[in-house]
Amino acid sequence: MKIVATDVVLTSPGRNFVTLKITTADGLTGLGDATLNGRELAVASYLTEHVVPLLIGRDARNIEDTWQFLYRSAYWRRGPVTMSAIAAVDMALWDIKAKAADMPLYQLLGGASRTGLTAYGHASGRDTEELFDSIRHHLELGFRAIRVQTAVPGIGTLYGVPTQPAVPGGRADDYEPAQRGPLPAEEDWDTRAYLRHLPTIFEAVRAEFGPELPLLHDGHHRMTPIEAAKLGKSLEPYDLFWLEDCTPAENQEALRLVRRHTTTPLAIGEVFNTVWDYQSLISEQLIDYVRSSVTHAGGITALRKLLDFAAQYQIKSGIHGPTDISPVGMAAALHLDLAIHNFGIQEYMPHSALTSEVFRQSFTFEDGYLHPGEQPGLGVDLDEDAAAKFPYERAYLPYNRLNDGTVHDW
Ligand code: GCO
Ligand code: MG
Repeated sequence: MKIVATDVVLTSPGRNFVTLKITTADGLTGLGDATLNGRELAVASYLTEHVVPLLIGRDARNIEDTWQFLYRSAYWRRGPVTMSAIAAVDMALWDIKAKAADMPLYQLLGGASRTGLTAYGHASGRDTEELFDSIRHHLELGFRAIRVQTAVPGIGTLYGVPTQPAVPGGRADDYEPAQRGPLPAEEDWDTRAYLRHLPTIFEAVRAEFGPELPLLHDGHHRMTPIEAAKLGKSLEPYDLFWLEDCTPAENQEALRLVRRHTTTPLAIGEVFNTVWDYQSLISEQLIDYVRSSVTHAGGITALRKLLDFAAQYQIKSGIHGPTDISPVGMAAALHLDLAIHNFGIQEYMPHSALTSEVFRQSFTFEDGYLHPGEQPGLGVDLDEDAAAKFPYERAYLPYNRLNDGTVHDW
């Protein structure tokens, strides 16, 4: 089963996606997601210039060997660009193997360990009324767990709370962080204002929606360890499902201090790309959920091993699933989620109608549960004619400045 062709497809149906398509001599094709939000062309070029020449003529069946070869032969290890490129190859090869076996991928990964995947949706609002309306909207869509982000008095423009809908006329919680434009948008940050305000919001949400609904929150890497510890402690009465990315991800040791002070469950890792980023977090049980995506953590092969390692420490999955993970990366996550034992929850931000025209998906969302579907392989088809109608457009993630003008983590 030799690889005879590869294509790196760049498309922008509402937002940018990078997709690798691998074709074998038998005419099978596999898809892999290589989208790195705001830095898409770096991965596309890594694939085209450095990886594609290594793939032609290789046996598509040897997934583990190909992974080890791409990881070790580069000499320069890790990093989001390298690991997204390796992930795309890995996903495409699993897609091909499962199609050859005429099975949905989760069957090859060991079969289903559950009937559906609990998903959480993103609610947010510029005030309590808008936030409650957004939570109700997500409950109506079937979500059984809700991430709560909110505007904060004293902070102008803030992650997770759109000043206006991404789609003209759309909902205010329809949040799109990567904006097209020549320069990144500037947003604001004030930790003290945030720490004072957030517990009052969770108090109001619990009072309105009761004690049962699982609630999540994303701190987006903006606090120092002691600030994060204080926040975790102040949110304890509201029984969060998790507090995500409370400190910058680079320093694993920061989580020791946070952990010592709070029983609020902790999730981290959407910007990590290998198991090494989690080494002490997992072995010292400093976190409760692994947030990596299949796309940014080296693919199904690598994330499966990482999650097996986490399972030994009762740490569960919470795979990253914003709209900057393409439907291909999302499908890969769902097959993995269904097969592993230590599934925790899946983030789900539905893609736009335009994106779904380009990527035809077999996964379903019913009654709050995601399922990857029964189509052989990953279950995603790329309509290349539709993709060609939406050329790549440069887009940047925003960044933060404090009131005095200092750049801060976004
Ligand atoms: C999340 C994330 C996203 C990121 C985005 C950056 O938890 O879903 O924090 O909203 O900001 O993936 O590209
Ligand atoms: Mg996040």
